[in-house]
Amino acid sequence: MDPPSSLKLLGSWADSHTHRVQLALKLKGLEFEYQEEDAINPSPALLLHNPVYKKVPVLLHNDRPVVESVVILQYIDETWSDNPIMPADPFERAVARFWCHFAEDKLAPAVGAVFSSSGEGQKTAVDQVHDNLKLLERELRDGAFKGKRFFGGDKIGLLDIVLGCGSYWLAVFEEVMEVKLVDPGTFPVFHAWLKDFEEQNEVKETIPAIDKLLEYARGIRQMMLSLSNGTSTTASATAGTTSAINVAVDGSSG
Ligand SMILES: N[C@@H](CCC(=O)N[C@@H](CS)C(=O)NCC(=O)O)C(=O)O
Repeated sequence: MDPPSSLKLLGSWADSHTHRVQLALKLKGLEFEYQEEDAINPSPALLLHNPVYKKVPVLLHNDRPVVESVVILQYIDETWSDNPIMPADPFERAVARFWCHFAEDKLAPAVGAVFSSSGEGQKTAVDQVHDNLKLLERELRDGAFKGKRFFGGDKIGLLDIVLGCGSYWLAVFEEVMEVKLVDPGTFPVFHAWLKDFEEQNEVKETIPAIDKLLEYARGIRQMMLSLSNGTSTTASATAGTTSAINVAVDGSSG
């Protein structure tokens, strides 16, 4: 029998890593308490429970902290067996974990670079996003996920959660930065997967409204531009910008 539990999530409203955990808890049908964190001024609870990285999300299960979003997702799945999000087969689990690593290691930093650069640097970053999306498109069309509705099969799984909860930033950045990242003609299978993912009720309940994200992203971009113009150069403003960018896209820095 699944163990009884108290669950509390420390998170940040626009953070894709937090959304991963919120979505997984919803898919599992688990109730949880939520505490909003300020990326610039972490709460004593966050510093206590994630002293190494000082980042959200942190999941407290019966007051014991589990940190790092992908670790948390696997912990949730191992602790509550209903509605599995990990494949049953060890090889398929390894494949899902590999592509999660790819999402963190290659795709997210490339998307983050589109937002934080301009000019030639931004063109290079857009090319890198396209190169990474090509790899995913190939896997969906002819590779490990061929013929599957979701990466997890008929239902959303680990990799859908990890990729999907960051991918809505692609549309936000397309609009704010005036670039094309997911052209449906170039990435038809990935594009169709993303639309299908976004249509799921649990996803709609988790991801903030696009208008709110656009406003947020525009605010950060504005702050970055004024920093690069030298109109606002305080250390705290710089730290705030770095944290805000991390909230949005990039788990690998900051
Ligand atoms: N690898 C981590 C990344 C988490 C992360 O980047 N969290 C950001 C989202 S806000 C954060 O807490 N940043 C605060 C900071 O950088 O000071 C995970 O997957 O949980």
